[in-house]
Formats: sequence, structure tokens, C-alpha cells
Amino acid sequence: MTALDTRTDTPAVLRFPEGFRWGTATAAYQIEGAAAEDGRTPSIWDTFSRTPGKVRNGDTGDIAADHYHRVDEDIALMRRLGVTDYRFSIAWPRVQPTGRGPAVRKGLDFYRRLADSLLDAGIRPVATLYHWDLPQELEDAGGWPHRETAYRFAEYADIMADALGDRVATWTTLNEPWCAAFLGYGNGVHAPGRTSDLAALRAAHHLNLAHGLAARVLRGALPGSAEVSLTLNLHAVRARSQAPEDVDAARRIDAVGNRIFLDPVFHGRLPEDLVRDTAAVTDWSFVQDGDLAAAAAPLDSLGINYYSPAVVAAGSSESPSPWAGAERHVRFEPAPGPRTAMDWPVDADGLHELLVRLRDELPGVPLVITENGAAYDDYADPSGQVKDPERVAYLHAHLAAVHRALADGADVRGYFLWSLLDNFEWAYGYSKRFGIVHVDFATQRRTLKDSARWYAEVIARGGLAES
Ligand code: IFM
Repeated sequence: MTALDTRTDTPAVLRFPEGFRWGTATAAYQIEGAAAEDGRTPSIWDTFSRTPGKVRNGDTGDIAADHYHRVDEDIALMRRLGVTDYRFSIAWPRVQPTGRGPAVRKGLDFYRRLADSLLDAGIRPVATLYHWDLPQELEDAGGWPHRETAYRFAEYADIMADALGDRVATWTTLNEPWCAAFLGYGNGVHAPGRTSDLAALRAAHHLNLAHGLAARVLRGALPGSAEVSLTLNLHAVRARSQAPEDVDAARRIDAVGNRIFLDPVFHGRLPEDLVRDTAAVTDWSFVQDGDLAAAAAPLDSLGINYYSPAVVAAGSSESPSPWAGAERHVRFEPAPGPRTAMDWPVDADGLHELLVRLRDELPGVPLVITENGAAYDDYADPSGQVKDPERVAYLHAHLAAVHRALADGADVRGYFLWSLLDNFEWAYGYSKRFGIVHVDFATQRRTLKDSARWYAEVIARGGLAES
């Protein structure tokens, strides 16, 4: 494959700092396929996607984008785009099928080969240990609401550090623990599909603990140059009005959506208002001495996934809700403006708001946008082209927001576009396309969308040609 012609006479009007990382991101269950190959056993997502009614059209990740068999082609695509970094996740049940005990060599070999090929292509591997595919056996033993799962995760982190520590530059423990806890155990729209506020809060705590235990294990096992991180999908919450009830609704969502992770991980404490808000659900006695200190392991950066903001007002949410302790106090209002195919509002200011907030609240913590992107109803036209001007506009606006945050003093080190490939979009199956590379799931043919060409130019130019 030849490199894309990204020569351009147009200089960057919004130039990003030297050394800024330009990446694409994916996750194992969403692209790999090969669900029963080489010793991989079911994860909670294999089970959930097979449960009637849980995933649109009954789609599963059995084949997905067949990345397991097409990894070379996919790395060649990234090389054409000129990305500096690639963020992928490791499927826990592919390397440690039961979530306990020794690793499976073939599973480790796949990720070793992936990392080696990336390095050969001049692309920095950025690995996430957990992007939601818990081995089913661990869910059967209690899943994330069960404390033991955190210790199992630390053991798995140790296995991976040993196997890939010499190749992977940045390690992210968890991706979006909010989704794992509150969509998985709170409203049940994600695997494993449980609906219990208590289970969701327990899961959130054990994910924080798992993160901290794993971060320490990684530090002990990895070379000093390796970076350890965590990725959160922080909610850019806005109150509908300045009425005290609406402002309080925003506070509640901030507590159970953001500070439930930020406070333990960066300050070793639970938010007091969250404990009050959830008093009818739990007294938090599952938090043991030392847990919060363990969660607060020092990190090299914080990853932020951002798609859209949320507008809230006093009211109540539908049941089951993922907002433990807030559901009877908060109503989500439609945000104004255009929407993506997910029906998510397009509002890049939310990203800027989050970045300047973190600049102020977490001074000294480098920030990385580990996911940002949009789904649209893309198709290949008769000439084989995939035109996605809305995605280009979305990405442009969000990169401009990142640039504005940099100018305002936020320490943003990189941007990972979600996603490299069209993929299995969880409960939406294959009905939503987030890729900058179109995948024809019948043939597995990959086609660069216009947004991929646009992103390659941005990378080559080191920024945006227009403000
Ligand atoms: O596809 C997901 C990804 O797995 C996690 N962050 C949000 C994306 C879009 O929904």
C-alpha cells in the first residue's frame, strides 16, 4: 500500500505542539472477531450478545472486523494515515481465558505480533487492559461487584506487563469504568446486563481498586520509561438553568458520573456528596481500609473520552437508570444543535469545558484525548467513495476545541480518533459506523472514508488548516 499523498500548500492555522501524538483507537471485542480461536473463551459480551433482545439485529462480535486475521492490513492502513500512535485493547479472555492462572501462549503471541508490527511501522503501541470484555467465568463468580475480581485484574496486568512490557509504551488500565459499572450493572444495557444500583456502585468501587492495584503492578514490572494511565468518559454536565434544583441535578450527575472515579483515583477519597446521595442504596461498607489509598496510585496521564455534553434539570429519569442515587432527582434534557447517528448532540465546547476543568482540578496531570469521534450513516457510493462531510466537520470542531484548551493552558499531549474501523458498537451491533475506514462486513473490504484522508492531512500538517 502506498502512503497517502498528504502534500499540501496550506499551512496549519491551528498548529499543535511539536511531539503531539496523533492516534486512532479501537477495542478488542469491537474489531477482532476470532471469538473462539486459539484458546479464547467467552467474555461477558459473548454471552450478552447471544442473549435475545440485548443487541440490535442479534449481532455479535464473533467475526466483527476480522482484525485478528487482518492485523497486517490494518496496520498498513494506519501507516498510510501517518498516525504516530495506535490505541488498542487486549481481550482478557484471549490471554487468560478463565481470568485465573496461567496465560495462553497463542493469545499473548497475537498481541506481541501486533506490538512488533506497530513498532516496525513506526507507530507507538498504546494498550488498554480492560475495554469491557470480562472473562465470563469471573462474572459467574460475581463479576465487578465482587471484590475478588479486582485482584484477578491485577494478576492479569502482571501477565501482560511480563509479556509486552518491552514493547508497549503506554498502558491504560481501564477504559470507561463508568460504562462498565453503570451500564453493565446499573441499567443493564451493556454486558452483563444486571440492573441493580447497589451492584453498580460496588462495581465502580472495585474497578477503582482494580485500577490502583494494576497500576502498582505495572509500575513494578515495566521499564521506567513506560507510562501508566486510566481512561474515563467524563461527563460534561450542564444545568438547564441556574435554578438551585437544576444546579443540584448537575452536581449529582457530576458526583456519580465523574467524581466517583476522579476523587478516589487522584485524591484517595470518596466524594462526600455521593455517599450522601446514595445513602438509601448503600452505606459503602464494602470499601475496606486502604482501598482508596490503593486506588490513588500515581499516574503519568489521564485519558479522556468525549463525544457530547449532557444537559440536566431537576426531575426524574426512566427506570432502570444508570444514575444510582440520582435517578429520582435528575431529568436529562435534549441538548440543542445537530446530532450524530447515535442521536448524540454535536457540541465541541463540552470538550473544551472538560479540559479546562481538569487543567484547574488536576494540575500537573498530562491529559490525552483517548477517544473522540462520531457515527454517521456512511455508505460507499457507486464509485466506491465514502463521503462523510459531517464527520469531518465534527472532528474539525473538536480538534479546534482541543487547540483552544491548549491555548488556555491545558496540558493535552495527544488525540486518538475513535475509531480506525467501523466496528461492533455494543448494544447497537453493526448498525452504527464510527470508523474513518469503512468496513463492508460481508466482504471485510476496507475503504478509506473522506475523513481518513482529511485526518492524514491534519497529521501531516501538524494541525488544522482553518480555524
Ligand atoms: O464504541 C465506544 C467505545 O467502545 C467506548 N467509548 C464510546 C465508543 C462509542 O460509543
